[in-house]
Amino acid sequence: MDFRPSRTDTTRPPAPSPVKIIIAGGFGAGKTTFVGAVSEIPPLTTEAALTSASLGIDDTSQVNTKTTTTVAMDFGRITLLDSVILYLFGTPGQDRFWFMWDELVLGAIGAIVLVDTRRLADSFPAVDYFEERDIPFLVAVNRFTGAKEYQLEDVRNALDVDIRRPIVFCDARRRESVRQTLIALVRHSLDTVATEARQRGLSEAIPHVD
Ligand SMILES: Nc1nc2c(ncn2[C@@H]2O[C@H](COP(=O)(O)OP(=O)(O)O)[C@@H](O)[C@H]2O)c(=O)[nH]1
Ligand SMILES: [Mg+2]
Repeated sequence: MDFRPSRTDTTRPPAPSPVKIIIAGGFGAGKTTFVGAVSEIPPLTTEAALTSASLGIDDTSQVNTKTTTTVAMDFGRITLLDSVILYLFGTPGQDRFWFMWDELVLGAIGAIVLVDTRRLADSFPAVDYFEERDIPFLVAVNRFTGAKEYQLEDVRNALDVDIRRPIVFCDARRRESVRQTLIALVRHSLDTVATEARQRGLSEAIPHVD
């Protein structure tokens, strides 16, 4: 038997690389809309079972209850340039699901923080989270009808986002706008990795003195 690939196999383009991206932002910032606008598969909603031990209201009884809570968590997929498949993971909006973020971000190349300028403070936790962990991210300012128009640099200042992080306008309802935002994040993540590699290469070249 000849297991060598046929001529057509060798000319076939390599399989697309899977890439994980996080979509974050406050409640109502447009995460579900964003993922739904580009996803090639119907966006999913997951169910999380939570066990909560609750104390009884009267002091003679202690009641343990098990509850199932629906967590609106978006998941979608989009193929870019036939060579990269982006898997989009929306963060659960509710504060009580913060504990899930550390699992969710594992393996992600970067994140998009969606911002509604009418409720800027809602995006602080997401910005802080990615900054503290040095995860590449960009800020996407979602334009809501009737909302006051701000300059991007004003939003950057208000959020206190480092100059290295890109900040863009986005319309979460429009496929092309969402695609461009995703491409900007992929570029930023690749740039960040390249810069870090360069810095490591440079620092290794500097003789170490004890
Ligand atoms: N005008 C406008 N409305 C938007 C935009 N993105 C989302 N919306 C609307 O804002 C509401 C909240 O969006 P949703 O995606 O559910 O937010 P989530 O809580 O972050 O998932 C929905 O009614 C959307 O239709 C946008 O870019 N522009
Ligand atoms: Mg949602």
